Amino acid sequence: MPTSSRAMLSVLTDHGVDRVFLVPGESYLGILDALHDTPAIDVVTCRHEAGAGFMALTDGRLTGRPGVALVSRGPGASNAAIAVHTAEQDGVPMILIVGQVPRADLRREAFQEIDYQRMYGGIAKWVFEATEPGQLAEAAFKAVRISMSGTPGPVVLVVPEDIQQQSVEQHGSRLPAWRAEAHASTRPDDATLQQLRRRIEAAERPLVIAGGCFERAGGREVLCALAEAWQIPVALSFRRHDLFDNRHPLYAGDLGLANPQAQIDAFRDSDLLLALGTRLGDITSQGYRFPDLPRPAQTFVHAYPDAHIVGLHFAADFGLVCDPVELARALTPAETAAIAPARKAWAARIGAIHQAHAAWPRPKPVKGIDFTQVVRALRAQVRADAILCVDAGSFAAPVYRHFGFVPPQRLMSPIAGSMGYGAPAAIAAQLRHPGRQVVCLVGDGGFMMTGNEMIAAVERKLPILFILANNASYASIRIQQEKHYPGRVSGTDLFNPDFAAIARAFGMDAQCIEEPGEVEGALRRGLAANAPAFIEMKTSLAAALPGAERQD
Ligand SMILES: Cc1ncc(C[n+]2csc(CCOP(=O)(O)OP(=O)(O)O)c2C)c(N)n1
Repeated sequence: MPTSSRAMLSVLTDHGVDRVFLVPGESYLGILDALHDTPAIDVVTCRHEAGAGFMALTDGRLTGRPGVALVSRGPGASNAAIAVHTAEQDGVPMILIVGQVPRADLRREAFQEIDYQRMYGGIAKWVFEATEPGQLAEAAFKAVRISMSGTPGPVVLVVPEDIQQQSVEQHGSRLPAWRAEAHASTRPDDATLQQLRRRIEAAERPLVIAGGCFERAGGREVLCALAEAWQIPVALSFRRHDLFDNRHPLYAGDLGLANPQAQIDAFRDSDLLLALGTRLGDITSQGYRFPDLPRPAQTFVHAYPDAHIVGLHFAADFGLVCDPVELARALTPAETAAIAPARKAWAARIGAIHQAHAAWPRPKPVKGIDFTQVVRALRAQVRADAILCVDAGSFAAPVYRHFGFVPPQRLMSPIAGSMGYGAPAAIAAQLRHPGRQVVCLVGDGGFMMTGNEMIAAVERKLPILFILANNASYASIRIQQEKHYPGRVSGTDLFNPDFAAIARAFGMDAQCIEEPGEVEGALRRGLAANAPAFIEMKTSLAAALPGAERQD
């Protein structure tokens, strides 16, 4: 007879889960024991629950099925909260399994008890606290389904410690088949598709805004085919740079934190806006100012698989609850389409604005290393299959603006802007794609949050290159300080350890670079290492602070 935990795990493996990330706890010894009997699951032991959560989140994003993290009750669950929030904002399927106090102690303020419904209710798609051993398999099944349906996101399964190792009923010799049929693809009806095709044909200045739904296998190809067939420029939603060839003449740029006004004005001038697979959230919509609120000035098509999202902020002329990839496929003509003559000039205008914005700037005459130049040198050296795992911080700005991703290159960065994401994300990415090149970019602030997870790269011999931008500051915040409270530095200076020495103590080859002339060689050595490698770059804070060059 299988135990309740074995039954839960076998539902997960049935749905493709082959790896979990955890920090152990006495509240889930039974599940740990069941993992001992589940060789199909690779157990990655982490050093902090935020790290485990970020790894699960990254695995979920790379596989399209839920990434799984296991944590202990109370303190463990609290540490994991950042990843639950990030999975929600990033729209990534994730399952967090939390051990819980025994049933008899529930809601008695027992040692390390938390009511997870209340704690996670606002950020998880579903929180379920099991009370019977027989519920665990069904709960796992629902967790998979809910995390992946509509807008993907996090679910939390709470398992009291006294229901983890009971025998559970079987039907005959097999477990109940908790297995989902594939989703029927949703596609608008033919009449609507016909109308849309006519609108696209007639539009002089159409623009696609594509979002995360195109991340799935084949999505990028469908998006590219749609754009090319109709010669429509494609803008990408916040931090989704890797969905479309950034060097393609039809690439219109991303909608992020630093779009020039002229670009948004040009986008506003479109006469047909196709928002496909994007939630059109805060940053993508430039603070809910593009397109016009509540009714966009142009014909507005919004397609998303979640009815709650379609037309949520902006009233759509065509609000389509459907699979955006299937819609894009259905809208792509088999042969070259008839295109309004003005469209060529429109595409050229949009493309030119993006190219001017994305062009590499000249190095700033500053003391130390201008991180933009590091990103430029990295761009020249990385492989065509590279996965960049980027933490939150101002050091990342040139990645978003200038790097120029070309699929299959991937950008893994937290849309929620969560610091501490980079190092764990790199571990999960390299584990998932052992043959690809993985580079982690992280600031000195973010590294000190979860850099400890780097030890897994040494343990498992993962050839990740970690690049740390050390400007001795929480510079993102310092930049804002300079803007709002000039000259009044408060709480943003950082006193730092010897990072390269830390990396060496972890067992990695490490370099510390202070001069711009050393950057290219250091990157070359790091990328060629074929083993975990670490480069600390002493970067210039002045280069990040416009107008404050002399303060460094
Ligand atoms: C977990 C978390 N805490 C705080 C913040 C606010 N925050 C955003 S960027 C940043 C500073 C990042 O510093 P660092 O990693 O050194 O990179 P830099 O900006 O200096 O390049 C802070 C504190 C955040 N986004 N996430």
